[in-house]
Amino acid sequence: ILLGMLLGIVVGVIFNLILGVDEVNKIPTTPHGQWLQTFVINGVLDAIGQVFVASLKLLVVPLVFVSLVCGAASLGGHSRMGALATKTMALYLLTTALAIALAMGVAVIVQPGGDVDMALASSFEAPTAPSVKDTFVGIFPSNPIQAMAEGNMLQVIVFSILFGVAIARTGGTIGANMAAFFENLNQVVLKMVMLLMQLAPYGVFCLLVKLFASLGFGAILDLAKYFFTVLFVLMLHGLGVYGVLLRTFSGLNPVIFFRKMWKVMVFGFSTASSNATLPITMRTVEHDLGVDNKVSSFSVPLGATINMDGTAIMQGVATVFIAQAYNIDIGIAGYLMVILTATLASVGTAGVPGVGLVTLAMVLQSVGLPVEGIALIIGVDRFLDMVRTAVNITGDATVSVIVAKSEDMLDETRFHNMKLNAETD
Ligand code: DAS
Repeated sequence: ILLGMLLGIVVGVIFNLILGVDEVNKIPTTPHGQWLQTFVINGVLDAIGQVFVASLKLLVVPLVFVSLVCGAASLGGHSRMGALATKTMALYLLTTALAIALAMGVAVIVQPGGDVDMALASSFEAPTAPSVKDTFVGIFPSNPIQAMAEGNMLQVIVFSILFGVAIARTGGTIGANMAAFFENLNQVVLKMVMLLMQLAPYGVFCLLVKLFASLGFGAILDLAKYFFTVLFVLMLHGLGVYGVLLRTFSGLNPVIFFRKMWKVMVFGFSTASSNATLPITMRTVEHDLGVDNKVSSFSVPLGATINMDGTAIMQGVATVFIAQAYNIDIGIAGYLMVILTATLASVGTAGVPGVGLVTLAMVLQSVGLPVEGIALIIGVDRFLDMVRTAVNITGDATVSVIVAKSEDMLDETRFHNMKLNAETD
């Protein structure tokens, strides 16, 4: 993907020079430039790029539905741990909403997309954001199939949670069979994500050639602003916010926490997958940090599925960046809608590489922003995905420690023992 990105930028900039684009009305002035624009850039490359973006949107509904049914079914089954589950869910949602609010606050100040001027397809008109009452009523599906067909993700999320809890409450063999069925289905859908991510290098290449052929070298600078804004907020949240939450809510020393968690963060960074890191996260949280298995056995897997603060941060900055790039003002209602959908979207995002981009399509759709804006940021997303995954799993571990401490299920001697190492013991 990185190769696809670099090649895409280089070829795109070269095409931009060949095209000899007329600065005023942005059309090629030379005959070979017109040929290049018509048959290559707007032809083959555009087609492949569109197929790739479509494949991201294709996955949104199945991924969110199946992943959430599994998450809700496993949580619902622990109904005897009601207080624990409620506290864990509340903290997960709180940290994610905090993350995205932080991200959008910084993005509105930094204005990363301020000087990108993307021409909108003339057919596009930004729909007016619905009123709060309509939004609330609109969350509850009257027809789940229609909600899925229309990609109405808030309704899909509500239906999925309802369905998952119903499976847990059915219990017995039916409940067990259905839960197992959806666990299997989840594996298949995650495999689909992996398969389609193999398209990514070609998709990224084509999207970036088209992008940089039209935008030229200047776009790299604007992309850099987006890139470093996301990176800054990820660091702020991943180290600052989690450190403060640990100190405030559990009175524990954040330095010890991070010194024990850094290897898990490196694994999360290198795999860009919370799911792949899950076994290491679980073992470190229990073995090194002293969290009782009764807590970690569902808080960590649940976190890997529903707690994606890093992803929400990228989605917050990306939404503001795309709105600015297309000069669309989504208004306060729009920003609140983004916080709601991105928080819920990160709930429905399973922890595999690139899914944050898949649900970003949903967040953009929810506030009427052009989904093709993803092409602007997709090239640098892989690296950001690696960093945000490290933040995602750190959030899971932070909440697990805080919940365990509050339920007196944390072995503090173990937490303070610096000699413990999950990999060697
Ligand atoms: N890579 C995902 C994860 O594993 C997050 C994302 O794609 O945003 O957490």
